[in-house]
Amino acid sequence: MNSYPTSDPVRSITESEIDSFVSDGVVHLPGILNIDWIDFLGAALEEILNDSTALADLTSLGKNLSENEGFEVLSDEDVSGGRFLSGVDHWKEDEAFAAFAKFSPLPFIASKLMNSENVFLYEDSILVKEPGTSERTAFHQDLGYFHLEGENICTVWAPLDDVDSETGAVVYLRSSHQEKKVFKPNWFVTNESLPGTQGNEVPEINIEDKDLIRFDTKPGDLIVHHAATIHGAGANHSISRRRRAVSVRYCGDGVVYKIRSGAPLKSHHKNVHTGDPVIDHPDCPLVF
Ligand SMILES: O=C(O)CCC(=O)C(=O)O
Repeated sequence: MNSYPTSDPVRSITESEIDSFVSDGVVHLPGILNIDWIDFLGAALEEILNDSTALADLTSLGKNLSENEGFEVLSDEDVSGGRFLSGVDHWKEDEAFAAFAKFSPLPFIASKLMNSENVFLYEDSILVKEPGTSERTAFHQDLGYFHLEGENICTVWAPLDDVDSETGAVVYLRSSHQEKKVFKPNWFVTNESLPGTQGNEVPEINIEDKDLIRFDTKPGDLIVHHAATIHGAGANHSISRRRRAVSVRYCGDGVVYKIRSGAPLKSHHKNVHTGDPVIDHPDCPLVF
């Protein structure tokens, strides 16, 4: 017997929340996750944060890209001192991250919103903005990073702290998933696309634009966005509040592999071809 928190959500998902996900390409689900999951995941996240080698420092990456490539880093000059830390695929090594991605309510929630009988785990990501992190998250679309094609692909963003526009809330371009376009992935802290990538450039978006969808969130809330929805995030202007979040990315029925040049490859991608259906695999397991 394991001792994970419950895999049941605190409440059901409403029809209007499903409609928002379908029409806007994003939905905020307040108070849907038992807070025990946040404590459970938070303990594992602290261990990772205490290991100086475990995460990529995107603040340093931005400095390197600026000095060596001349790229413009998207940063707010009135803040400094914090780091934007990021990592992927912690579920492969860390039992708590694996439990969160596989046995928490997240797979069920992804299934409901995507209206997909099956749900496969593609990846998880840690996204931490320490107090005083000046870097914004560049506007991007997840799909361009994924070697996948299909309608049923989503990201579940789980905050581990109260998050608002002061600390770097994520903002979403309403209904951008309906454009049916794939945009080039970028370096996350600049608008420059990753080398060797193909496709459309992400349109220029002003993060202050009032028409962007933005949510204040608390631990226990989730935001779920469609993989084709364009989104970005602000700097962390707070001097004391961290913005810790974990994203888990899922795909479902009808999704096939699509190898996209220049996008980050995982080990099993060398054994799949464009057009192969996603099926249960140790590196992309069926979780619902
Ligand atoms: O947390 C952030 O700053 C960005 C999150 C994001 O882009 C994602 O999880 O897809």
